[in-house]
Amino acid sequence: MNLSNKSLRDLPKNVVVPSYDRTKLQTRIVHLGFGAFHRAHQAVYADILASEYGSNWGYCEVNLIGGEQQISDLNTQDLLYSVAEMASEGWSGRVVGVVRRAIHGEVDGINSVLEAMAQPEIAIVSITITEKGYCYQPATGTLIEDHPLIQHDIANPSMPKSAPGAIVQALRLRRDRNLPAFSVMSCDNMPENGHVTRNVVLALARIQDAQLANWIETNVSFPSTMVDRIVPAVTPETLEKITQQLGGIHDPAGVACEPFRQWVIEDNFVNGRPEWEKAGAELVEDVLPFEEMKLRMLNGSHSFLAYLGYLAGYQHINDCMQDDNYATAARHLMLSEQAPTLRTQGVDLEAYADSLLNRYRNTALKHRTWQIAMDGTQKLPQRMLDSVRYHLAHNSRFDCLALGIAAWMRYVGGIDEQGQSIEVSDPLLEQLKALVAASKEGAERVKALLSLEVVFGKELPQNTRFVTVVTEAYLQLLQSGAKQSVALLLKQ
Ligand code: NAI
Ligand code: CS2
Repeated sequence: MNLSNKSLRDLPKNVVVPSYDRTKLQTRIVHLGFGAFHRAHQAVYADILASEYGSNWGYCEVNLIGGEQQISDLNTQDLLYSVAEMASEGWSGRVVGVVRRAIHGEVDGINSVLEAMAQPEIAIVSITITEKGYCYQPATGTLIEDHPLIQHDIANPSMPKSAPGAIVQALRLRRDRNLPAFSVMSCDNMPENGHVTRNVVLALARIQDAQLANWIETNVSFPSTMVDRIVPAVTPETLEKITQQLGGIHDPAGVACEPFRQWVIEDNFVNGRPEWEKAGAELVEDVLPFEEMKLRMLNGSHSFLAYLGYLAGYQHINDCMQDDNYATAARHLMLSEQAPTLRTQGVDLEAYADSLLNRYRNTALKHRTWQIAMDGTQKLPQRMLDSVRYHLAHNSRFDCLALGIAAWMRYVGGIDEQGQSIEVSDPLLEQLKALVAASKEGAERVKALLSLEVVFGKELPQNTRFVTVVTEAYLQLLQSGAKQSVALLLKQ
């Protein structure tokens, strides 16, 4: 039997189920990107608000590209799904009931998505579409105008395919119907994610219709957020565990995550918002210091472990943690190479680093290094390169960051240390492959990959110190392999 309204009563008593009247919820948020993360993060906050504080904020869930199955699963089970919080010592389960509608842009047609976003009661459009969904240049934060999806949306503004295109068109409908605007809240792992979203939306609107762009500029807010909860991609083993947890009831839309969750939100909403603070979120004026802390210390060390771990044959983050050299190097990266670059005040960064390492040790999560290694071209700038710029300016050392960048280069070379091919997944895969194919292994390969301006920008590849340190790290990796290179780091 699958999860549904009917099967709720058959669940084990320790699974939290919606205690509120779901029919009284109003659909006030459209969320683009019903992936694993949203299910275990923003939707859980809304569920806590509904069950414990009488909130009536409900969601319309949308997938624009990919994720057809999740939308279909949700629709066949009365828009219910479960979240399993997994700790090494046990788990707890919750059925989330705040979803009121679920649609897919390609299956149901983009018009149903646009109409959902144009409903008068919609106050917020929130987004978790991965970094590549913004169609932006990670090095500069600006719209890639010749991106195929953006080119499509410029030619067909009323039938958009990209997320920025859907937002612009929905806002056009609201303006034409004299409806108030909504706030657009990115929950993706980018620094100043609100600014990035604003940049791409306004740039696209300006190409299409300057007056609409002005209206958006005046009426729409783009709050930035720092989001944190480790939510690995769902595997058949995860679903098997969830079935056990639900006492034999299946939930293909279920997701497993760590117990920890954090959400820092810029309090800047034009049309109201849920009282997220009641469920533990922090509403602040300036999110950037929090975002930078999380992106550099958590995500930076995650990517470091992902590339060096994958090359060493460690499948999961918790496997990397079993290797003392990896754990020590990750801590060194966080505290000696990332923490000094931060503007965060009033946070004990040493305690933060140790809490991150503890979270990485969670043996119940099985977070694959391959998953974190994905989309490196979209992640390196905010996770590693911004800090490198700080060290170049301050003439301080950045050996761990350099080894992390070199390990990414080794990884996108496509062959692992055992000579097996690596399934590299990245929106710039074709460019990566061409650069790899055209360069000789060694220093030449480093130079070729550094020429990717959307990742490294213009100045870094011209900085002799940067090029030298990364090249040395790369040659070290080739010569000694990942495990040994990490061990050697600690001897320097
Ligand atoms: P996922 O793979 O489960 O879901 C990705 C979602 O993005 C799907 O809904 C898919 O339809 C949508 N999508 C993919 N490409 C798109 C495109 N070009 N245009 C529009 N939509 C697109 O991934 P997951 O775990 O939900 O993560 C999504 C993002 O959430 C991450 O990239 C990150 O920025 C953020 N995040 C994830 C965390 C995690 O631990 N999983 C934690 C913190 C933030
Ligand atoms: C990870 C993040 O996949 C990745 O790149 O680094 O998704 C990480 O799990 C989250 O940001 C934790 O909040």
